Amino acid sequence: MKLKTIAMSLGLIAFGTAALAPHANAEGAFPNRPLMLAAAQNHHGVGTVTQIDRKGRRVELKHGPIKSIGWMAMTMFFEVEDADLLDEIEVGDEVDFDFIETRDKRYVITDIETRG
Ligand SMILES: [Cu+2]
Repeated sequence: MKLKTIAMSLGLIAFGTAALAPHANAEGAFPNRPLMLAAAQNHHGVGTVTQIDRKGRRVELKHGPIKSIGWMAMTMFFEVEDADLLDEIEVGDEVDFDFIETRDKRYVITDIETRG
């Protein structure tokens, strides 16, 4: 039966998505699900390093527009996933960087390197 097969597939998809939410019970699976999916997306940007805050484990970048997240150009701080990433850069460097948006709206760089 074709319809039955589709229904079973949807059931499996729903189950699989719920299984991906590690804090589903604590936070409520359904309201947080769209943010969970957003957190998985990797964004890429290009910018200039304007400040490095080693204690705060973050870097301020003057970045260009980033369409994948709907941002205009701006200057802002990003956290870094690994503090060692801050050793790769200096103030004034032009950089390529990848980052994610967490469920609680933090922007965390997963990779950064000087251009050229
Ligand atoms: Cu920004």
